[in-house]
Amino acid sequence: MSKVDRILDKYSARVYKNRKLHIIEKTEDNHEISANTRTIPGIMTNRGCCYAGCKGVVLGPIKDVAIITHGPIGCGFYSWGTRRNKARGDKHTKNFVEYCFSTDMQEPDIVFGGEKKLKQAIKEVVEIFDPDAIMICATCPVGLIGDDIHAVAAEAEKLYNRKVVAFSCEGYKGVSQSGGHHIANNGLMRHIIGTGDRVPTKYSINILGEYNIGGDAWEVERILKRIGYDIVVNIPGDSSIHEIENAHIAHLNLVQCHRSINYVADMLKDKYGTSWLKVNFIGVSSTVKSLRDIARYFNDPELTARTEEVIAEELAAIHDEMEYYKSKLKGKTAALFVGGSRSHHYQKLLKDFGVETIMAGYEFAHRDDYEGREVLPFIKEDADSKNIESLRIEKDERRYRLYLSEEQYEKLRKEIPLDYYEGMIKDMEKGTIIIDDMNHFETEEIIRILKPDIFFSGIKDKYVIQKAGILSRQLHSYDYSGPYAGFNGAVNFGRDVLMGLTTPAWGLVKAPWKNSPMIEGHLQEV
Ligand code: CFN
Ligand code: HCA
Repeated sequence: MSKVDRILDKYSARVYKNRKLHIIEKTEDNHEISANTRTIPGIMTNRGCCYAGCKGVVLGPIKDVAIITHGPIGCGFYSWGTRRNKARGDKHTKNFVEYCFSTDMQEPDIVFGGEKKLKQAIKEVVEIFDPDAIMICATCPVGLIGDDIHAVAAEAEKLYNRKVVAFSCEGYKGVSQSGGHHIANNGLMRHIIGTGDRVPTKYSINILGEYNIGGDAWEVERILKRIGYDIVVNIPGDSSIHEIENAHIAHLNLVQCHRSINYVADMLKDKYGTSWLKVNFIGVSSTVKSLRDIARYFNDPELTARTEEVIAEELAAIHDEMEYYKSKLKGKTAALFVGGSRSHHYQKLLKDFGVETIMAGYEFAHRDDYEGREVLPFIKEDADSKNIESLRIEKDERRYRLYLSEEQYEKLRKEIPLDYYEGMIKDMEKGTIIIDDMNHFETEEIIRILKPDIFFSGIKDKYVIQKAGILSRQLHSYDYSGPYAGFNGAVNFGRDVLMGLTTPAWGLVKAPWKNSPMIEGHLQEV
């Protein structure tokens, strides 16, 4: 029986038919997988909800905005402080990342409407915290009872003379947190991006989709600034709303997490013509490749020389430690299951240490994250003569039209991977198992059948993995460590993984009664 069949073996015919489309073994030419579909009711999925994707993930890291969760307190609580998106305020920029603002809806609000309470919450937030802007995020009951959060936001914006934006990201919308990313991206684009008046400098760039988990964005920014880039904004990790207002002025958008922010990249391309480049700052070799790709885009000999100089210095600084960790980790195997981009990115870092990925998958990625995005050249003249809105509707998620002349397109496309993403599957080795929306049962089957040395995933399955005697490292939170991005992050990662594998705890995981009796007694003759 193939590995895939062994994983599917226990399913009923109906579940088998569904899950078969989400579990594949990489061969020479299969790049297709079913994704972004509804989880079968009753299956223990790892996925989150639309509100989690909007408030918890995309908007949460913006530091000087007070985000009010309009709903019962549980939603606010569970999106507060569980993600490790770090932020630093200073004397010009407030920092509310550690706070949780919620209307704490109760039964009377559900029966008689919650708008009054929301207005009161906005008033209190303004009086107590005086934030530069306010965002309102809806939870499930808000949509069900029909509170008009957009009208409340418009009224508050006038009343308090600051930006107030509402997001209809009720948890039940869509099939995972992915719908929430989209709603957050649309709101940022519609209300915030493009309202600033900063002037770009020679090498102005944005980073899109770096969440500063464990300080990752700070390491990426350190490297880019050493080379001489002017980072207009990183959306959203450790960002200020005033930086986001200026995102439209950058010359190039670097997309770190394609899944959660491709919408902003596309909209900036549509509206301002800014190209985007898929980068990956997780892993030494991928960081080097990304830095070279960016330099190639600007095509300036001085910048290229400076890029090579910084790469050489950074590589020299981490060389000995990387070699040491590699000598210890080489030959180990790993399984990776995270949300929508880390499962791809971390394979590169693992490869830097000689660790082989034998299984990888995403909770909520779309097919383009697995299979890549096609690029269709689009002639500028045609773009002008057509209605841009209708073009957006025509575009499905795997096709993208470039607003370039055919000649420009051919030239750029050959040199650097602009405006497209290769996806995870192309990068994987033959024989690797790919699982979309993996569930609890399949996690246990992977442990039993593939026996990876390390399982990288999240808190929901961490202890199931560890109880099976396998090292679990969390790629969402980094188990409170980090940064793992860039050059210094790679060293931290190597150290943490080696520490995890060599801890004496593994000698203690066998149940004591398997080695020696737990109850002592005497047999008495009767
Ligand atoms: S920080 Fe990102 S990198 S934004 Fe996304 S797809 Fe989640 S919260 Mo958890 S760690 Fe994870 Fe990605 Fe992009 Fe994080 S892999 S699941 S919604 N994610
Ligand atoms: C989310 C957030 C999460 C959960 C992490 C985990 C995160 O999906 O809503 O399951 O360990 O990174 O904090 O992905």
